[in-house]
Amino acid sequence: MNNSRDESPLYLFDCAFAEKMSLKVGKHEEHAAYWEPQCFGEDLFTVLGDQRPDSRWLIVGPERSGSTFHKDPNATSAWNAVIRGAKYWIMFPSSSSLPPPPGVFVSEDQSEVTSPLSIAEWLLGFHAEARATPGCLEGICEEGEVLHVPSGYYHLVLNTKPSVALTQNFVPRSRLGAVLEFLRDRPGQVSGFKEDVVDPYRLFVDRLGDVHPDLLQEGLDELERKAQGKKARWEELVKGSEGEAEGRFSFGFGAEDDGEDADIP
Ligand SMILES: O=C(O)CCC(=O)C(=O)O
Ligand SMILES: [Fe+2]
Repeated sequence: MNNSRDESPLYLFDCAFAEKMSLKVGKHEEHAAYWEPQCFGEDLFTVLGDQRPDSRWLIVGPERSGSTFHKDPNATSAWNAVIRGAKYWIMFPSSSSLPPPPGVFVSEDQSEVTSPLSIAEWLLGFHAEARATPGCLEGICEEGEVLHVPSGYYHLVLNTKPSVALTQNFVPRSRLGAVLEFLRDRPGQVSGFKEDVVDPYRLFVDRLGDVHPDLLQEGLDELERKAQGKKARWEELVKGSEGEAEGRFSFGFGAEDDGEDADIP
């Protein structure tokens, strides 16, 4: 790592670091190595116990290493804590009415995000355009700082110094509907569950129903509202295409949409 001159150096993500180093994690554990920042509230995937998908990583890499554009798995949110070094972040909200960030391509079913360039090439070719794009958020996290990655946001991360970080993905109450919708409607894109979990949506619904029946009901109600909203908008569009269709379509940041972004913090 110290001697690498690569443009895109190898980057270590270890999701079993706590087990390998016998670290205790959690505010109520004796001799805990660390615990989750409390400000994000309860992580609803904890109801899955050891059947939850991979959720925490130790990340180590030299300067110039980093993560190309992606959205975090299963519509989860994340926090990322820089322990050593520094990270440059650039991120964008996403929705079906917004194009992906400049220089990034997404397959029609959104299952694949392709950024055909290295981070350095992307910065040289697209950084200026990206920074001028509405919705762009950027900044540098220094040692000791923690960043919130909202569910559904595209992000690219570059280590500007040799860095060690911890990240954890979680499901806050405000994104329960989005996570339920992802697990139910995009089973082919669900990731990180152990192979013996055949139906992650059903598992999550059952466990959440056992522990927080009230929250499950709220989440399912939200799914229903989203479905009604989509249906109403479709009918509106179809009606529009019979008459004066022009002017009914909108495209741009904050445009009328499937409502997905309305509650992104
Ligand atoms: O620190 C990084 O490279 C960002 C990691 C990240 O985006 C992720 O784990 O999803
Ligand atoms: Fe990420």
